[in-house]
Amino acid sequence: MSNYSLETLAIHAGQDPEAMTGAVTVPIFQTSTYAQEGLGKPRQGYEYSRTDNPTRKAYEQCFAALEGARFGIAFASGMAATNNCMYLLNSGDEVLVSDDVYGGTFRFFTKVMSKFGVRAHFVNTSDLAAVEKHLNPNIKLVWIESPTNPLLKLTDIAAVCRLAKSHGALVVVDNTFMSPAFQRPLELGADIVMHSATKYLGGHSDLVGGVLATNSEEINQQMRFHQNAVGAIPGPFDCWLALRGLKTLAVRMQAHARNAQAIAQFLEAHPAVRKVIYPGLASHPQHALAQKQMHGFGGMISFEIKGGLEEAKTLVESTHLFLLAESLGGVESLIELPAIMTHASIPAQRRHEMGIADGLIRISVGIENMDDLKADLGQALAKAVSGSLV
Ligand code: P1T
Repeated sequence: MSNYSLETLAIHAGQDPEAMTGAVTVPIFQTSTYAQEGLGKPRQGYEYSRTDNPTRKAYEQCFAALEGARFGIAFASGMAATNNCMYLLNSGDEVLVSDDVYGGTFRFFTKVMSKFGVRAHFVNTSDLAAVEKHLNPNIKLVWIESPTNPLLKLTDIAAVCRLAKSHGALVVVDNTFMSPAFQRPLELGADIVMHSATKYLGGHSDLVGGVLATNSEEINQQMRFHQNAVGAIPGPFDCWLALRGLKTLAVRMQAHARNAQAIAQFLEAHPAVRKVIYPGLASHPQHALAQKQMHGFGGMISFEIKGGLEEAKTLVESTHLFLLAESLGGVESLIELPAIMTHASIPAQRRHEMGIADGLIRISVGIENMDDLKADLGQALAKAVSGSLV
């Protein structure tokens, strides 16, 4: 299978016709346990659904194939996948984390892992000198989010992997914003790739899930052991939905990126907009790196409008197609204010230091008609910003 391209793998990897009936769609094996032929003799290797389930396995195989990985493991949420990586560490170990990460990831490292003696150093991983400076011998794992949420900062993944390796640290890349259609961190040297499958992998805002993939047999064995020991598995129906989502990942990502590029350009030219952040714009400070390490620029845009928080609030409450909601990566367009919603768990002072203005607006561009989306944002911008500005 591995010779096929991503579009083909998405539809076939892990998805042979079902053995008994020839069903072309992997069935939902809604079962907690499996009858054994005799003591210690499972029929097809399945014993209990916390350990393994055929619908989950098909999804894991498909997802792993898309990331070019030998192994994939599915979890009940993105945060559960993140949490599983931490069982590779011991108390006293330290972690280097991209400074601009999803608010829940920041909260997890600062409020949860700190209780277990694992210290996180938040570093601007876009700055290789800063990464090198912070790589002390206690750092056992480097956590990269690229592009970051919500400022869309990029990290040179290959370069950080080289640095981390020379210090004996593992590298995990949260690839949620790009999906394997646009970025394959394992090919760039990462040890583990992580996703919130809730987003582009599932793609339809109808499930919460997470995944990990790796090429290392040893890491895979440890992560599987920990998952079985701890839990946090997705149910068969969620796995089925995610697998169905994966089938259209390639076409969806192209549509997201096409719309996002047009909308980023529309916003950049709009008199009421102060600043637009999108890796596909020449004005993005790391546009060249985006072209080098990504195969598309994604569907996420952050921007600031003239005025401040009040104008931003009016804007997000005035769109009709862009729904005011947390999350991203679904077929429908979403709009939100990170400071008040997805990144509220980050203290205000830290947010300001990072450059997350209170009025920063984040949009997840869906796959609706591009002109309809522009018109929606256009009318909301007109409402948000006083006539003199527009
Ligand atoms: O929500 P969950 O599936 O547990 O995934 C957490 C997560 C991890 N990594 C990144 C980059 C994410 O964006 C998320 C979840 N993010 C949102 C809910 C959001 O609106 O940004």
